[in-house]
Amino acid sequence: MPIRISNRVRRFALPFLFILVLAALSGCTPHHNQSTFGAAGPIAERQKDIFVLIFWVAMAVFVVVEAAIIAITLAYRRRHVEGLPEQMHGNNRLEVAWTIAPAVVLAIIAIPTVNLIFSLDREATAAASNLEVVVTGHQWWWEVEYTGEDVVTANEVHIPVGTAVRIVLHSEDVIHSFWVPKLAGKVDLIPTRANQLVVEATEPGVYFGQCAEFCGEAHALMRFKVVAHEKDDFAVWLDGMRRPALPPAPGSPAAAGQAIFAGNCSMCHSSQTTNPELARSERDTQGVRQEQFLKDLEDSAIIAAPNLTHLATRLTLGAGVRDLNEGTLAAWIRDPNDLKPGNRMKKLANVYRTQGLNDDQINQVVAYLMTLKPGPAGQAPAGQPAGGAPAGDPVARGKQLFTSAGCSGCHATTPDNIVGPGLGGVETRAATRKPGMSSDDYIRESIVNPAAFLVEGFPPVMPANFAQTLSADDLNALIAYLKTLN
Ligand code: HEC
Ligand code: HEC
Ligand SMILES: [Cu+2]
Repeated sequence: MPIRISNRVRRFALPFLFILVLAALSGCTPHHNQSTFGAAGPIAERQKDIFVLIFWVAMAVFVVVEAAIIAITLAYRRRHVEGLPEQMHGNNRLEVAWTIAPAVVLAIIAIPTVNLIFSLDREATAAASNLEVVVTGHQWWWEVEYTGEDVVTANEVHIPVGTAVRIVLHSEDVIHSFWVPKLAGKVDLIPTRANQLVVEATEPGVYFGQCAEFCGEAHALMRFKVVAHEKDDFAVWLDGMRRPALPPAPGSPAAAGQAIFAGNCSMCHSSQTTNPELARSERDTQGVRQEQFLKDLEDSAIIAAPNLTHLATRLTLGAGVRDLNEGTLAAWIRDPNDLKPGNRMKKLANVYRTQGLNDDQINQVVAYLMTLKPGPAGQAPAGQPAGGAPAGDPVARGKQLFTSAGCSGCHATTPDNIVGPGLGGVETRAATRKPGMSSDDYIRESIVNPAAFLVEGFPPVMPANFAQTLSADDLNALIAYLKTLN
């Protein structure tokens, strides 16, 4: 009895199949931001060629096999009812043929594939002499560092066009995978080892990247951009990254924001690595932040975080989850989880465990962050007071500065340690730390040059720019106030 296909199945199955095929094919459009078919550079092009080769080989196999199945089905279909067909066993010629044919097919695929894998690795090594970018994966963002250039940034990789660039890949936590579909295939970032890949863009433009390895809660929101510049523009970009931002005008909302940033954000985020020394030590600083986090996974108030130097020049926010502008920045600072559920800033930053910042403070921090862009060439950061505290009694002034300059975000006025050591009793401690040095000098040096005598057991995260943002009077007032604490 022939099988009956019910009308209902017939009515729905065909259109359904049609939609399915259409949906599958739409994945092949080269215009999509993350389509490997829209290769935008010679490396992606060569990888695509391998794909096309494999596709056509597979297509040939498909056609031959399907044709054989159909031909045999028709030729040997049951025509007479009685008896079994002729029984046979073994056919040397056929068996040799279907052993050799797949081996030949696999060789056609394997030789160019393996060849390309090895030559791209050699080219990646050679590309180091053009430009090397070190990318470190974090849950769930990307740290980006330019070898030998004293430039560190995050979530954006800038490259010159027409240049093969070596990308070295590390991970600070779990396995991630670096994938810019239009520029090159993906390569994993594996803890404790360095991988590499080579990318090259033919035309200037912005290319979409994405972590391609499931790496935890916010994995799908771990994106990035590769920005390809004309060679001259790339040099301008690099140069800009090394030029300090103009300091906020005294008394402006941005100046207030800078102080809030010092107290609430700077333990995790560097924002001024335009200075070569700070840029060079940023990797170490991040390492220490990460160690502090690993010591206390649930309650740490500190973790390695995106470098915010010249944040205002970036295209996106939160590892590519939103375009960056004042509105999205304010939304991010108000509640990072709104834009990126699961991120570590919301979980660990102390401000979200306490009352949080109010709208005015958020706007001030946004105003400060929007000043983070290259200042005019040849300008040195000008000195100016951060707090605008009133003159008069130095201790009262110091007490006010302690909050307005951001010290209170990291230091308790009791002996209890938060991010930094508790400052209760700092005067007595000073004498034992640096015998022969006056406590005033010890405290002053600790403030203006935090790296000079690091207190053991604490991360080197105290901002290094108080010498610029605090006046001599401010410093004296702070010292006078700190000496009253016990
Ligand atoms: C406990 C450490 C920590 C503190 C404190 C902290 N952040 Fe973050 N911040 C992070 C981490 C981690 C990320 C990356 C989140 C992600 O994308 O998954 C981040 C991301 C950001 C970003 C997005 C950066 C980018 O490249 O897209 C901005 C902007 C930001 N933080 C601003 C602030 C501000 C302003 C404060 C202070 C009010 C602050 N952060 C306090 C850890 C911290
Ligand atoms: C982002 C966090 C942070 C901020 C903001 C910060 N500090 Fe610190 N501070 C630290 C850490 C961490 C240490 C210990 C490591 C070191 O010596 O740098 C420290 C050390 C010190 C010490 C030496 C303490 C000792 O026991 O020897 C003094 C004094 C000090 N800070 C004063 C200040 C003052 C004043 C301000 C505000 C103008 C300030 N700090 C802002 C993190 C911070
Ligand atoms: Cu990832």
